[in-house]
Amino acid sequence: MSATQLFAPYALLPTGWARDVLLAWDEHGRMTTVQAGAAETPDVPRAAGPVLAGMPNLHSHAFQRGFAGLTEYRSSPQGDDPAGADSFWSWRTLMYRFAQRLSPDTLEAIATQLYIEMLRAGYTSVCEFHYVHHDVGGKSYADAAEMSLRLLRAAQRTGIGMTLLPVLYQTAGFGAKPPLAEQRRFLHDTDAMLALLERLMPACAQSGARLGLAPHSLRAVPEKSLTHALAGLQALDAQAPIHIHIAEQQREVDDCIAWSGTRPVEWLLNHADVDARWCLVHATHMDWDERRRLAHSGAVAGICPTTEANLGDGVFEAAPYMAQHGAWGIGSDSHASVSVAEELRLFEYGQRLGLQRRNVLASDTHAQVADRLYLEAVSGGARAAGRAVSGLAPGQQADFVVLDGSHPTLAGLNGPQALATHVFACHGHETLAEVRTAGRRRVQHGAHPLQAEAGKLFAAARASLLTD
Ligand code: NGQ
Ligand code: ZN
Repeated sequence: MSATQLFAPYALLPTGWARDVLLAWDEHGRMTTVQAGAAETPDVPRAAGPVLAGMPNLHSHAFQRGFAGLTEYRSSPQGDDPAGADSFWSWRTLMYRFAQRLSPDTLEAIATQLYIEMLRAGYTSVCEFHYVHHDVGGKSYADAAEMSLRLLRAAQRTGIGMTLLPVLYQTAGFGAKPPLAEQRRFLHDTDAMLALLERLMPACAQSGARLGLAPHSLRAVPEKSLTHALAGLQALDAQAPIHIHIAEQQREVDDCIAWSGTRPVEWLLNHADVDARWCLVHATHMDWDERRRLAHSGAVAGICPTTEANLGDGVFEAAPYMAQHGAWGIGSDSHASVSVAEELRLFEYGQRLGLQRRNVLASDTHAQVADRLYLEAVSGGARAAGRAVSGLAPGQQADFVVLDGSHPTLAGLNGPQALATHVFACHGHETLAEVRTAGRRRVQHGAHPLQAEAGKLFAAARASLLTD
């Protein structure tokens, strides 16, 4: 009997489905063996169903879990002017209101609950795009890294893998518009941000987290600061991941054109060395040339289907991007939904609704839509995370999920059928038998050991934040 091996009747390897796969990992949680066509032996436990790589979640603002579901009402007058209607921007006003109230304790309680929910939904790592750094008045906490350390602790306690991306935020709009009062908890000058990164380096190394940097957006970081921050990051860690919000709203594209004469993705590609270290979150609005250039850059398009739907952003045109081998992955962002299956499903459905066709994102290699989506999202998500989590292969972390082959919904199905059913025809996470990170079991039949305690602390934190 070995706790570091598993025999999988079906496993989705980076190359596709394989039968009778022996998986083994070492004491550091690194995969050492992935052998298809292996003989089953009594000393190796048999997986409860098909085995998949764990999914990296490439975009999260953990605190936003605290008010998910609570902005689904009309907050703007519905006059004749469509610019006055509820939108991304009116949602942002509500979001800022909530962000004003957070404390280190409430942030940690929300993040702990959220990361448990992520693990239960099949996410095994998260890129935390973290910008509520300071106290309510905008002053640094006694330890400038206080809020970041709370997120690291939530990740470590729950067992989810972490890429921490402290956010650089300086202005309220293109052309260095001075920041709003509601944004003062987010602000750093560039040197202070580089000092924060230095402070966080040992803490991240100690907890197994990857550290990167997130210039918030071209709206929030002037060109000079962007250049200076990227040079500083390069000196600290030349491989560190870099994430940025890029082209989520049409208004953002219009403002960028008014300011620079170019579109946001185009501007970034012209002014920064965009390569595989980069993740462009919400690259929603691109023209043909931007799409081609981004696909060839090696950068990852960070797609957050349920949040982008929730906020009325627009549809990412995936087929031409993927046809040019553009890398992409999924994020749960505002956490309107925390579900790998739902993000992948909605990603495909957006394309179907737009094009009036079916199975848009299948390919010659993968006739099954779910196979292609799952594999590409793992691979792009791993690149964005800057961690060795790119799938079931030796040298990668043993982050994986096991589908429940004995659940009535999946019983009797082969690997590809089970995954397609999990993504397109399930109604929750009950088809996941277990979720592991670094070889360690974190969730078994839907349960995480901390969930009861974390749930109570979350409810109390939210109640305290919602009272006036
Ligand atoms: C954020 N969220 O930073 O939380 C943003 C909204 C902004 C999304 N873009 C704020 N979904 O972009 O200014
Ligand atoms: Zn975001």
